[in-house]
Amino acid sequence: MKKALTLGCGIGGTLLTSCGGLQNKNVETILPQKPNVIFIVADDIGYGDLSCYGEKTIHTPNVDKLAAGGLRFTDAHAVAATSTPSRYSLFTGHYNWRRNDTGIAAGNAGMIIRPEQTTVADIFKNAGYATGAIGKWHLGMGDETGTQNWNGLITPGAQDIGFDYSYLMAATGDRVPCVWVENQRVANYDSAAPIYVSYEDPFPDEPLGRDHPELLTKLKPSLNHGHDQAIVNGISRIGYMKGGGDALWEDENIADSITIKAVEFIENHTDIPFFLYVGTNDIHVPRYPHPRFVGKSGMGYRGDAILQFDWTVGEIVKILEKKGLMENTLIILTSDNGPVVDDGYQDQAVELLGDHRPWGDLRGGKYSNFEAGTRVPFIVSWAKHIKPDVSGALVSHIDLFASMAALIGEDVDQAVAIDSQNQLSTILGADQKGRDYIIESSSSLSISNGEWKYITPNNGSAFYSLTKTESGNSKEEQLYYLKEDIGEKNNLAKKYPEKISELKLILDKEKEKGYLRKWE
Ligand code: NG6
Ligand code: CA
Repeated sequence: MKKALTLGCGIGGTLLTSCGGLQNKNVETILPQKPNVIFIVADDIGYGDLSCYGEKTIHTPNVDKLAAGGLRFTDAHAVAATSTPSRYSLFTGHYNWRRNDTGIAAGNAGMIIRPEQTTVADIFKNAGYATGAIGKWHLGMGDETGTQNWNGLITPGAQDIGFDYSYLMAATGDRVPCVWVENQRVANYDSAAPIYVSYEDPFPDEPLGRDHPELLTKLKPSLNHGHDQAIVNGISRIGYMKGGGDALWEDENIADSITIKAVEFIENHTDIPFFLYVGTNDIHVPRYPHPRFVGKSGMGYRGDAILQFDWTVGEIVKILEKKGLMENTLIILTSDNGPVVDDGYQDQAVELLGDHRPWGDLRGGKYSNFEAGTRVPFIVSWAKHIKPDVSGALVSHIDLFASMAALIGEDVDQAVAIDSQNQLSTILGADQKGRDYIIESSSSLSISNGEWKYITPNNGSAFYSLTKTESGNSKEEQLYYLKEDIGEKNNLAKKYPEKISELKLILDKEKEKGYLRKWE
């Protein structure tokens, strides 16, 4: 049964007032016409990967224009350093680590957000918005892992968690099945080539990347990175797959498909407020951009994929402008986690990186407890209400749920999105402080109040040799004074034990609300 939203005063203030009887009236006064809302969530784009964040080695004019006309945040965070837990938290307002099944999902994972749970899309839908999810999903589909019928209706799906329309890649570009799932059925379904997926056993007669390198005409996996199972379109992937025929995607067309569907969704909803989630495949591996972008960055496919991402952003803005919607559309552009250079394919990202620093001045990267793992680009544009600025406020994706509820005047009980705070005034630039603290998760949990960051100890390896990432794992406690040491070079744990106690206390209180992390 579909969940009912609990009405109450839990999450707190709206745009102008704190919770109270006049709340909706006030919202109506400021928002006579409800704004459209678009979340553009890039994949693996790092803090230094967009030119508006300071690196001179890349040029992303469309993103930069959004930033110049809106708010660019310098201390905004994804909740986790990989995709599934990050997106889970963004959509639900629940920390991923309260559950033990929110790690990187396989392509045949069952839906991780259960229909009984409330997502930010439910909030918009409840308020009369049209809702859409387009692009990278990575939150599972169908009931139980491995039981989906890829040749029929895949249920439950995005529609059961608030999205009227969906056009989704089940997991990642490097995981089977390599097909688009539109409204829970494989798009462009080819009945002559029924689809079977397994993450356990190969299908007899289906060639695998590890045995047939001669069939890898587009990209070969990096040494020891796996990615050598099913071959689809000249690229070997993670997982086994059979069939697909005409429904199989071509990697060079993925960005076009996502962009076309996003533009169509906007065109179809010019007279009703909409909420649109666009998860780009750029710049996740396998990076195989359209020929239009190949060679344009001088950094190989990784840089070219960043330009392709920038193009997608430009196309979304273009259609909004054409339809006269730009003024009253709130766009939040961010990334699911930090950057990685070699994440599994021989795409020359390492060789051609040159002086580019995907992580900017931060330490670590994707998968890391250090800042580059979760401190991500975060740009907010809303021509009608936002004064262009740069904000150093402490912001987390976890708060998008409650902040969006406040934006559109929906009262939601705190129990619905247990970890989400209404930080709307921060997101819109009126408050420059933001959260008191954020919690980040990778191999360890970390807590930061913007000035100090404490990383809890763990036994994991300090360096991930495959991706060449400093993991931030240590058996010792780590404490960094980010205010003067954004690169997390000096561990001050021994010098300031009282700071650790202070931060640990907050973290422990948070853990008491529910902590199911299985690896600790
Ligand atoms: C890792 C993959 C990596 C990427 C990642 C998920 C290996 C060795 N590495 O397990 O290539 O797919 O999962 O990335 O298999 S994410 O951004 O979607 O979380
Ligand atoms: Ca990612």
